[in-house]
Amino acid sequence: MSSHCLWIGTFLVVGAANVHAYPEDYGPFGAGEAPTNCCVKPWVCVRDEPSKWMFSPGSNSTMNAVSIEKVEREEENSYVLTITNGGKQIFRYVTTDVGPSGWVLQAYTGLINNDKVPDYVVVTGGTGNGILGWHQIVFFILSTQGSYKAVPIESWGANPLTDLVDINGDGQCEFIQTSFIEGDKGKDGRYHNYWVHNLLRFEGSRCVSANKLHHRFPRWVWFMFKPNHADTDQITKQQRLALWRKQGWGEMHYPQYPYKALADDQKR
Ligand SMILES: [Ca+2]
Repeated sequence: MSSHCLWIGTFLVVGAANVHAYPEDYGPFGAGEAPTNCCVKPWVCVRDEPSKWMFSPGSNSTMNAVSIEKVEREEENSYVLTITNGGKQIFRYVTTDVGPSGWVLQAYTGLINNDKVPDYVVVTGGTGNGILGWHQIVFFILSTQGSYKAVPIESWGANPLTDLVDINGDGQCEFIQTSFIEGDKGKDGRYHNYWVHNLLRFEGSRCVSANKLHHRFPRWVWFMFKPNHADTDQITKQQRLALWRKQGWGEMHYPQYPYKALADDQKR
């Protein structure tokens, strides 16, 4: 938690009821089964103002930093994200997509794509009450061809320390991405909701499916108000495919998410 901005404490207190209503233990792995070889290290929040945040490797230096600043506009706020390396700005990115409150939760660095140049991760979101408090946007800022490119991807309950792992021990990082899908009628005749976990990886700034690297992916976990990690048998593979195609709103917002390519995986 040391990497989080101070105001997050307020968020967590408010969110405590949500934690109770929406226990987060729906991961693809049960206790003791999850891979532990994490690919990223958290940075410390060194500046925390209503419209400015800064993260760095330690509290005493800002020579290396990820900064986010809110720019107020008449119509819509935008956020300017900059990365400083050795005192020099190496990346600047403008987005409106940090949620209505602009909650910047965490920043991390590590080797995420398939080169040896450090990449960055910024997690924002928690854009609503109840289950929407789990909705987050993960900004991957990936080294590519001597520069960086930002790749925003939606994920629910994102935690880079457990979601960015080298799952098969080949030295490259994978990302466990979580979607929330409202199901249709299950074999018990009732309607259920599912947490859907897909495994992704990055080639340069391209996000691709890595589901074939591990037998647990993709995994549809029934949201049943108690911890659950099982792949559901409530719905058929054909239902999964149809539900996957139906929930495609994210395609518009997150064009770099391989939404269409993942459709075939849901039949596995
Ligand atoms: Ca890299």
